[in-house]
Amino acid sequence: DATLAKRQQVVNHLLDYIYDHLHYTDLKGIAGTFSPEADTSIYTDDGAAAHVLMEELRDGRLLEQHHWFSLFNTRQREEAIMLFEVLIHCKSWVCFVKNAAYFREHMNEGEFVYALYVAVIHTDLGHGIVLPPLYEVTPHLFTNSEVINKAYSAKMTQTPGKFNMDFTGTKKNKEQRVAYFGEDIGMNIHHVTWHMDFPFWWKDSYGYHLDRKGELFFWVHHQLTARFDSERLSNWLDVVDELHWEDVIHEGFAPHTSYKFGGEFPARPDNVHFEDVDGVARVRDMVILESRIRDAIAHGYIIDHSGNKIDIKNEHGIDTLGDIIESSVYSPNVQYYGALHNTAHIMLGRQGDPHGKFDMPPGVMEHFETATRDPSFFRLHKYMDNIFKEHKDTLPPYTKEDIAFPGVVLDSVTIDGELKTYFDTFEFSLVNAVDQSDKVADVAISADVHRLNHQEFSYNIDVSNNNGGKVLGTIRIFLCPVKDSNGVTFTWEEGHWHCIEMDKFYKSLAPGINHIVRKSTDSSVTVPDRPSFNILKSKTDRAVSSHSKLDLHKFERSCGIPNRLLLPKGKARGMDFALFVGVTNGDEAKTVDDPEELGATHAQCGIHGEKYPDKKPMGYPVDRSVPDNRVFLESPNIKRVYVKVFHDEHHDEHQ
Ligand code: CUO
Repeated sequence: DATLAKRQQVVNHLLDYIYDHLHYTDLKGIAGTFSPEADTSIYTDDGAAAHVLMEELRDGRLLEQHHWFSLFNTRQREEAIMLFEVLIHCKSWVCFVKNAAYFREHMNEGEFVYALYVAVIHTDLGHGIVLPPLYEVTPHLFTNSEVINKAYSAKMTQTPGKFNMDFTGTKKNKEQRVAYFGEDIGMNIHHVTWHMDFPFWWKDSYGYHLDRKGELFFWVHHQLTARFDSERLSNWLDVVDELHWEDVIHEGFAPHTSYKFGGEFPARPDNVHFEDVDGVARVRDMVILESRIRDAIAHGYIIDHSGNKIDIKNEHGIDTLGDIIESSVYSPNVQYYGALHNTAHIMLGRQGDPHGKFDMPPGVMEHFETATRDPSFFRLHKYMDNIFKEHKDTLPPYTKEDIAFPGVVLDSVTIDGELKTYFDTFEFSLVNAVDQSDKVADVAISADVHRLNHQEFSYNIDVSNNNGGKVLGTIRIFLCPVKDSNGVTFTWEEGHWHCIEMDKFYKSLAPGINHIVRKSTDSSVTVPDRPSFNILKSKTDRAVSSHSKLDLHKFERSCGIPNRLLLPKGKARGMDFALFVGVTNGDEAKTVDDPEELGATHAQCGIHGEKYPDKKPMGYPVDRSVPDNRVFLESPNIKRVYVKVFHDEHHDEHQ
């Protein structure tokens, strides 16, 4: 534990004042006279990666400091991966930290932060380390220009300040009603972290295979779109319609966000036609890629790079399809199917300056930290979600036998407490947003954001086990909106695709009646707020100086929907949802010996380096179209009860 506290302390140092190389003097003690190539025995690859990066550095080819960084920029990504490869090949923590300190001083700050985060997440050496919330490390990507400008003034005038961060735009833009979701700092952390947990450039030679990465790509983004749709319905808006290449991009967007270095993020007016983007792709190329993928779905197989057929008309097809659409290194034929999703992000990011005439920096769509701010993000993901649905619709609907759990009856489901949401106010530090200098002292500067939150509640689930002995159940909980924005009830065939995953856990069921109480805070879909960087630093420093325990375990993973957002906003007078609860056979689904002990956010993020802990398709059993809803109505191990989600509009006034 003492070691962990010290490691944590070094990581804190490495990320603090990231743009400020004056503070590097604090780190000099770590790097010392270290030279990455001096002793190649410290690496598992005999220093090959260190050699590559050092050569780029010596040749002056690396991106300068104080310049924006985008993961979607091929060359910049290559550089970040070069550093990641040095770190992931370190045999010891000393090697890891000395290299990190060394390259922090020599590389672009954005590349450094990205490489360090991904390396800490994936290396065994990083176990137990809590990465600080990115909104306090690189605040520019999480807040707006107005707040940043005020922060600068506060620093210059040495006046501490706390600034209200408004949602982008005005009430004239109806999309602003749901900006609280797309601009939620915790949701953005979830999204960027998911992509760090499952990088599209990941190679298994880094240490392990990312199990069901393609399917997780589908599931996590499907859930983001489904959740966004429920937020829209809560605000009297239609569910999102898909984007299409041959249609105009309906919603414009003015980000009101700036780079620390590189100016403002580009804006896009309403209803612009898609333009070809120089050096990226033509609109026509995108249409061709899409039709190849739809063809594969219709055929039920894809063609790999050597011309072999891979059957996708089965429950694992979604995984291959996810790899192809994203696309990741796992794609069996990137030559033919391209990278529909990644290219689309760049295409959308560049629509403000498609021919590079105005020397604009990348758009919000070109960063996972900022992408969901733009309404076109959800249109794009709805478009891909519909492609995935096309595939799911080719699979046979589940039968009663498919979902049966013999001898197990779900007797009742009730909720303890009210399902009630409200907006809270949350403060985060902007100290790292402004320039640092020896001559100007730090002052306390922070932003106040308004975030959706909800009262805690629990599920009471009664299950009878009429088998002679103990059985293992998997409890699967979904919340599904009942009506569209016109008040028309969704058919089950439409409605299942809008279901939000609320929780999934294993429970051993004794013979007889089992009374299960499951708290909302235990959900395997969500994570708690990260401790602020300041708290993290002071806890760590205290633990180091007193050799005491650093108890931050529950914050280790920041992949997962913020627990505040577990419930959609709902309406003041209550909004109807169907709460779908299923108890299915856990022994057939589990991949670990003691699945009841699974903590953390395995439902959307799996377990590092291990099998995804549920053999069933993600979203099971609401992932497939079920034209005959008697399958669920008549299954004794499934229950659907109706609930209302209330929104307290006056919560802030009560405070
Ligand atoms: Cu997460 Cu498009 O994949 O943003």
